[in-house]
Amino acid sequence: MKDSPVEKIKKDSKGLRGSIPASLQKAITGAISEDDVQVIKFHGMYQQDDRDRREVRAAKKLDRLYSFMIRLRLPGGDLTPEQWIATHHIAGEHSTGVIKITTRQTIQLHGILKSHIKPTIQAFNQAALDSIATCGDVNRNVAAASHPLQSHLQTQIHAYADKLSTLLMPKTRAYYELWLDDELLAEKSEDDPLYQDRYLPRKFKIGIAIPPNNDVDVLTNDIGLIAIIEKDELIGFNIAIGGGLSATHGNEKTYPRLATVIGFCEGEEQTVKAVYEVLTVQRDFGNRSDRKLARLKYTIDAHGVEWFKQQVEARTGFTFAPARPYTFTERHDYLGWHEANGLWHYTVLVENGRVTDDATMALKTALYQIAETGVAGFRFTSNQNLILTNIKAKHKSLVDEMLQRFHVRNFTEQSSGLRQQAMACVAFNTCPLALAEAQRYLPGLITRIEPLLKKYRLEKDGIIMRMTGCPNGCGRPYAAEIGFVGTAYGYYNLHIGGDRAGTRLNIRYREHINEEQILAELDALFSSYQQHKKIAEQFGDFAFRYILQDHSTAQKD
Ligand code: SRM
Ligand code: SF4
Repeated sequence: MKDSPVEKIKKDSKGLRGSIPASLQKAITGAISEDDVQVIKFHGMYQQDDRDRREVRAAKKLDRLYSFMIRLRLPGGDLTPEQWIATHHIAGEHSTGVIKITTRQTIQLHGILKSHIKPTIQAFNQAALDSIATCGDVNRNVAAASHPLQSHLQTQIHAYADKLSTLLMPKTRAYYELWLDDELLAEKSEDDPLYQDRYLPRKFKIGIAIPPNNDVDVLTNDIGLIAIIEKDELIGFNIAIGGGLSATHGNEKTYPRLATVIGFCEGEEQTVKAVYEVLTVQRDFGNRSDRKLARLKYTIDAHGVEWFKQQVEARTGFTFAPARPYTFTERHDYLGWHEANGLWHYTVLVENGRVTDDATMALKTALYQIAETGVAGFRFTSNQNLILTNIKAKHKSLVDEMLQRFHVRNFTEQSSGLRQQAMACVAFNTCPLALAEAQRYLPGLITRIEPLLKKYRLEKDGIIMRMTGCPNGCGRPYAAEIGFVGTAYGYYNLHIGGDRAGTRLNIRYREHINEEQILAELDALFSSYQQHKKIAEQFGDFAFRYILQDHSTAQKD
């Protein structure tokens, strides 16, 4: 079969340089060339336009209002307070000002004009931050279990995110040349033994979890590493492969899939080798003709898990030991104050990851002032929240006073359980693929669901509800107890029956319903839950057992 056009663009890109300098210079448009739109992704940027203004501008015969989104590479999601301050200023100077925490533990800025790209990257570079390989057909930001409470070995495990991120970065110097005015290597494209000249067939994601908390949704990654701790020591990782959530409406060949655990890797050497060779097998056998079927999950399902495992073993030179026992029982962030390893940590609830000042709380101001004290680190979570880390007992009251003054504590701790767990993807107005609203809509929808929670005494129940504006699954709705997937403006498919720990996908239960229908469906579901649940049965398990199995009106994906 013929390769997809993106394959040629990658191959001809001269080590990801493309014609970006010429594209940047073209003052007549805010856009870059079509090919460069693909190439610039590997540098952590997406070309977008303001979808709220498309029609008005088209009526006036104006070009779309183009701008760029930039995503940072932050393995494990850590920033120093100084880096937060720098980010705050960069966001104000070059973007919309909103700092967006993503579902993969990093941050994005939106609305950067073409002429501001280079100054933005240079300013980030001054703060020792980069956006290399956060998009494109390469390994993306590596996510890792976020809270120190999860284990006293959390720092050691977290460090794997850094190691893997560095190991799996493309070798080209293009980023430094193009954006940081490094010495020009011009036409030469450097050797890259891993990515060669066509990179991977598709994006690639790695997550690292520490059971029993699956806060990174580890099984939704192409590779999930599950830390195995015995006798207080990290002995290695179970390795799971082939997770991925995207599906396309109406394309039966596409589907969400949770990763399959294929064995245990002992120690760092085996773990790193195994990860690397999973990438090389995917590089060599992944589908390069149909990008909809190019993710690792399809390569594995096309050839079989056993076949894939044997390919990896042949390349690593060792066979995987049987997977070690582990259990996931939860998937949430530890909101509020918690002490671990003699230090204090405060997890802030950041609704849909949007750091800004609004009517509810002055979050951006609070975080800036806290960063200025220099007493807390900043760490993002895969649930789009933020942990203020490693605060000494003597500084706790200083941070606490600010969190209270700007209403951050109140919002974090007094919100309903549903709001505390909810996530939505970006969708409108920047995402070009959005069919429906998500982050701009979910907070209001939750406000309208809250009376139902009260009616059924579920206000404190941490049901995991997630929404996306299209079936790509950026807010991981298929791994939620209640998932909404946009089908058209104002319409969503309703999925139910995922479990709280993220080990079972949900099932499509209703198609293409609007808000009135959503509220009626939830009313009926919560009522049924209240009447028929077993003791301590969580909503997702109840929906799977009682609604989907016993009263089968659902449509399987
Ligand atoms: Fe995503 C594409 C936003 C996590 C699956 N995703 C996009 C783009 C870049 C749209 C585009 O291609 O032009 C969105 C940009 C919107 C905007 O305006 O910012 C976008 N994805 C996001 C973020 C920001 C959602 C959020 O609100 O946090 C997340 C950024 C993560 C990061 O820091 O790297 C984000 N995307 C995810 C996840 C969840 C995860 O990784 O845990 C998924 C599902 C898991 C998976 O990969 O299978 C996800 N995004 C996709 C897909 C479908 C990929 C596929 O296999 O087909 C696309 C579309 C594509 O790649 O063609 C996509
Ligand atoms: Fe855009 Fe769809 Fe991802 Fe939401 S799920 S950010 S609408 S691509």
